[in-house]
Amino acid sequence: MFKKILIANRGEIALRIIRACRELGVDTVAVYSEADRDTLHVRFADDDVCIGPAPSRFSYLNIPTIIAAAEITGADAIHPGYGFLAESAEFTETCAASNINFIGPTAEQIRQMGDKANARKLAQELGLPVVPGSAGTIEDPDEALSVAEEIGWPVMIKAAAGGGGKGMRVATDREVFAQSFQLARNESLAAFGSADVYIEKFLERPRHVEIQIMGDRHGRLVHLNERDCSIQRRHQKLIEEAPSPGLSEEIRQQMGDAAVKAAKHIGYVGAGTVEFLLNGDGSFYFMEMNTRIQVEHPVTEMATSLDLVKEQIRVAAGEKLGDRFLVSKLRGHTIECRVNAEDAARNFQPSPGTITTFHLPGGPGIRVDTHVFQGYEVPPYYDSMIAKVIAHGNTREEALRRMSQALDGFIIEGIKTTIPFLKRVIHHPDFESGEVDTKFLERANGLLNPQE
Ligand code: MV4
Repeated sequence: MFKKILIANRGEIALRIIRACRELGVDTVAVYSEADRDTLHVRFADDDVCIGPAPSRFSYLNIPTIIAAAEITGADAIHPGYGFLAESAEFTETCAASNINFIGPTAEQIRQMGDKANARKLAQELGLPVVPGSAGTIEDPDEALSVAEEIGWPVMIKAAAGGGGKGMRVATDREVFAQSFQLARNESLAAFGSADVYIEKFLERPRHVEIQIMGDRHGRLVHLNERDCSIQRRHQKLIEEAPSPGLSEEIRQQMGDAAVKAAKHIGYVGAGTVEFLLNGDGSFYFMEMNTRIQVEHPVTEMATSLDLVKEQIRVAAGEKLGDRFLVSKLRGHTIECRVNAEDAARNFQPSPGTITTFHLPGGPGIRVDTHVFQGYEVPPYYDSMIAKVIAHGNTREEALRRMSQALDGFIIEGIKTTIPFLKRVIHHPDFESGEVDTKFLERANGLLNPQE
């Protein structure tokens, strides 16, 4: 096992990783920006290093400084969390070159899946269902148009370097296509440094269902069933749950097998997620693979009793996935809500500032992952998520009731949060009945501005 792990992240995930290390008896190093000096991840880590000014490009994204921090403190491994450097093949390679273990997949695996057009091609070659579309990336607008005409309108143009919805555009007909295609290429170039795009048929009302997988270095690779992440706003997930209300046992097995097949093919090591789009008729399509632990991993943890972060560390240290992974059925029902420091009535604009009063909910089946506390100042520089509340119950109804009482049990003053908005969402008839898809928030009038 490792002796000392540096956590190259901040916020609730940094705390989450520190807790896992404590359980494993491994020392921890926190790194922090100047804006994060007075935070819990710094307080709870055994050692800490300031890595630069507040903007993340100067701190949490600064590879040489983070590597230096690991070397100075004698850390033998780095956990990247999610976001920041979690899916940087370059960072993974730099760790290897510095004799530091990266807790995650190999640089090669990150590259293979990071190129979404390549991942799609790989899935297709393996016989996984993929949305009808281009064979790879397309540069020529005329060629792209003929592909679009062939698969039928509307189509979606996606950035190969994107993922998670960045650099995506829908084109409804041939009149708008040329412009959309050019815009998508420009956006992609500006955002990712690559103009490469590919084309898919646009599915009108799919669900987003993803399979959690975990692989070790000894050839064992298992899936831990699904999470339904259909409630999104601008490609940010708001609510996730498991099991998916839209999945039959038969389709669940097919989707799980498909995820394992794709990940096994590249010899995947660590925690990962294979994303699918699911249609109302049960048909599903491979979308992309994320090569990291995700924000919503506690949903799977509550439903399986596994500790995915501890398992990531064990696998990275060369341990085998234990037999506990062979019985991975989802127990009961689990729902997670992401609480953001945002004003839903003002187009979800960030609401940084000092939290003057803070009280957490609790009770049976409730877990809250948060890094904030009374007196904490939410900085304006980073993601606005301040807490995740996860509710587990024997049935979906019980989980929903527990979530409802938990959201009512928060007292947060000094900043605006999305809690009132989340309460309206979980009490919406379509959410209560589990009938949610991509367009749910667009359809659900009144959720954003109750006074209107
Ligand atoms: C799609 C799609 C429809 N058709 N692809 C990709 C990234 C993810 N964040 C959303 N993505 C989508 N890809 C095709 N071919 C619709 C979405 C989508 C979506 C999917 C599930 C749940 C919510 C969504 C919100 C916006 C877009």
